[in-house]
Amino acid sequence: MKYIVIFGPPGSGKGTQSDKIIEKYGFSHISTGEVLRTEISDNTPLGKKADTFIQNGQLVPDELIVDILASTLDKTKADTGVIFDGFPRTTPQAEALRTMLKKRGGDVNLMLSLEVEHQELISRLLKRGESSGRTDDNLETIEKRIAVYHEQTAPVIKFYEAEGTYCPIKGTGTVDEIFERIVKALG
Ligand code: B4P
Repeated sequence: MKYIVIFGPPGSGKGTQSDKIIEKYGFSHISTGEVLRTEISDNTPLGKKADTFIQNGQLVPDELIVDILASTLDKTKADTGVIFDGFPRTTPQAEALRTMLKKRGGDVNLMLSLEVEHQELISRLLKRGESSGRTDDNLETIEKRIAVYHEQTAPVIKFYEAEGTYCPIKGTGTVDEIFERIVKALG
């Protein structure tokens, strides 16, 4: 069983590349962003709490998201592997994931870190905002999300560097070019 983390700033293509990985390798997919958006559209108590953070470009607090991740992982059927998309986003989340996987006799095998420069992130997300209907895809919130990434999420790289599983991937070019780099990294 392989456990893969796909990591990167907002708009770096985590969701886009996850779809391609799933298609080729048959991995199960856990996207915390998608889980939260479903909770919000179902108007659950958790969704109501999460909505305020997401609309403000902030991360949902660790204690909420770690519980969601744990119950999602319990419900996920996995034969060959699991891809974690958008989780972990803080060092405490990375520690919690290590503990969860240890209980299953596993660990993160590879952390694919998509590298994309600031201006490209903004233009991708503004473009997505034209059709996504997402309340966090507007310039003010996008800038905030990128700043939060640098403050709270980028330190996760150090965690996986220390674990020996950090793998930077150039995240610009066509979707297929980036995917080829990922396939090479996955061996
Ligand atoms: P997410 O849903 O994870 O979303 P994301 O970071 O915005 O996007 P992603 O990197 O997946 O980009 P995509 O492939 O769509 O998070 C949303 C929010 O939920 C967070 O801000 C946070 O508040 C909350 N949240 C989620 N997880 C959390 C956690 N663990 N802890 C706390 N809070 C959490 O690509 C973006 C666009 O670029 C798309 O339109 C795509 O078509 C385009 N694109 C992709 N690849 C391209 C390429 N090569 N060239 C040109 N365009 C490309």
